[in-house]
Amino acid sequence: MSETTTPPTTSTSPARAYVIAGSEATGGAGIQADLRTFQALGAYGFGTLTCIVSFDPANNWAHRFVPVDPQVIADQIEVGLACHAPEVVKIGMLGTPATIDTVATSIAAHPWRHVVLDPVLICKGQEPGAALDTDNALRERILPLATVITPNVFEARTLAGMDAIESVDDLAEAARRIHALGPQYVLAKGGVELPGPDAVDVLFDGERTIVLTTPKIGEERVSGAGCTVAAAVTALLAQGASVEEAVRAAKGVVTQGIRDRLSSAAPFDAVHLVG
Ligand code: PXL
Repeated sequence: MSETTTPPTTSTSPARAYVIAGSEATGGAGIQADLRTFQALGAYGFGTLTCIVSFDPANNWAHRFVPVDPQVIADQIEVGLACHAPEVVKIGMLGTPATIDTVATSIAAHPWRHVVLDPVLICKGQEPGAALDTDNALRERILPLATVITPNVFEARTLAGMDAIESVDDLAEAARRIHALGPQYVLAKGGVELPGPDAVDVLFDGERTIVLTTPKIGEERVSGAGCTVAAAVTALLAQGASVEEAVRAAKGVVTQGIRDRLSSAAPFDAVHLVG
């Protein structure tokens, strides 16, 4: 009896979107949100894991944080680059100075078109001294490699060295100060933190300040919003968009994902990209 087989349809064409980030075990944030976003936008996603965050449901959902061994991170980056030769990478949570050293060394040796940095500064499970060392290492070693950085209000305030960000003008000032640290484009996100009826972001490219505004959807933070914005920018850049196009489209993607949010037993909702 002869069997007929269907020939494979080998594809080399989909844009490849790469992420170096941590796992957040509820799936709301971290690499899970990044890879879902890549998929939703039609990019082929792959990733390198830097750390594992497991909230503790028996202790007020506090963060439990475990870093991945630096050599294991270097190995993942090595094989990811060797396999796919990506042109665009998103960097999410790194978590320790040793991780930052490893990632900085590995990515500095590769010719990127874009390095999108979501400067995740704090994990509530870390003790403050360790968190400060990590912030400083991120600023010194990763920021200069980033072409696009996407700080929220807290991150923008910390990186810009400002006491407060309470207006769109403050957000624009923070974006200018962070631009001076190295990245070509700064997307400073007001989110629900900035007072007023709108979710306002500022994109600064060293010359132009573009203000992006959309009505807020509630006043609660939604988990995974920051990850989703940076991941959407990454996927769209991998597909050939300009930074301004990618940022504008990413705001639409995350806004819809916040509207379609997912609730669970956790005390926070998560972004959900439907369809
Ligand atoms: O949303 C920031 C974030 C990013 N990455 C990981 C996280 C979190 C927040 O909890 O755990 C792995």
